[in-house]
Amino acid sequence: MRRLTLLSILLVLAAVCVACGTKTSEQDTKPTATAAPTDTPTPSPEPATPTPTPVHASIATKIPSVYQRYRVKDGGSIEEIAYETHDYLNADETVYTKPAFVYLPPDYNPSKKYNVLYLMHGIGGNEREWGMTGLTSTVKALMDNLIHYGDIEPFIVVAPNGRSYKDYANTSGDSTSFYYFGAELRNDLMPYIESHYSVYTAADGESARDHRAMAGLSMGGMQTINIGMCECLDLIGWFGAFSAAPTSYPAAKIAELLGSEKLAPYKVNYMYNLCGKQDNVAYASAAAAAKTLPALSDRITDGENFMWMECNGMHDFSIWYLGFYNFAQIVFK
Ligand code: FER
Repeated sequence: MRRLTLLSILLVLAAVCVACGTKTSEQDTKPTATAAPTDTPTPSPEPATPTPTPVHASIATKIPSVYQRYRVKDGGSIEEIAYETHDYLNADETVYTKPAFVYLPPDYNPSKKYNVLYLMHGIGGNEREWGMTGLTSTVKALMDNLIHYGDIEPFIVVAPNGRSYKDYANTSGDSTSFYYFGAELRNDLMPYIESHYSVYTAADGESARDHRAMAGLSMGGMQTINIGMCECLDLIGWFGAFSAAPTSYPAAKIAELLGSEKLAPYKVNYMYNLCGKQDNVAYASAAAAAKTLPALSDRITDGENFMWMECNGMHDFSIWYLGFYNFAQIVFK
């Protein structure tokens, strides 16, 4: 009996030791936003001195798990801002403030100048939809890792609220305000970012557009195409449209606008498109906006400044984070 008790104590002690020794560090925790059930963890003790892992990102159909891990020690930071704007939908000049989130890369240094990506949400979302709000952000994990492994130069990401009207906080409100975001971006958000962070501005001349990008999911993909590319090409050079929504301009209209006198002087540095093949909300519109664009516009050349990508997936974040991961590797290069 006593031997049995001793054995039990020893077993319990052994179990506790094993549990402590194999406890996953916070850095190895996968973000929950992608929500894949985690595999059974295999115990692998941390090396005494961290050796640089020889990994390289590539344009992929799946995000390697190493790029999804949170980086605690050498990660960037996220801050919430509030900027002054107007109700552009109702042409109401009254000033009000709107929130947005800003990702700053690790070792953000105000004496350097950074590129900026404006990252837009979908129809039911707001400035929080990309989850870029704190330490457990997948966008932050992807950025931190792409920077850590030397795949990209650090850049700033801004996640605003894409509804340009007073009732912006109502996520089930009027979606017409999404189409008015261009004025807010040009007149209010960009000037705010440019006066509060170390980024390229109009003072840098026309090349400032080479340092600005826009990307978005669904309605935000529509905004990237209709507003970023077809209205603000003088300000922005790089575009990423993920599952672009049904009101995205069709390729013929985009080609016509790119050929117009207003937009002709400005190069599309790159347009990256991704959509899930099983996306029954946006496949038709995303494909109609992008797939024939290289054939219709002499300003868009597949493989040079354009990519259409489709892969298995639906209208959800498994596609949108993949889109972000791929676009982050293309933009500003
Ligand atoms: C529509 C269906 C879906 C539409 C927009 C959406 C404006 C947007 C979906 C999303 O942002 O996820 O008919 O028209």
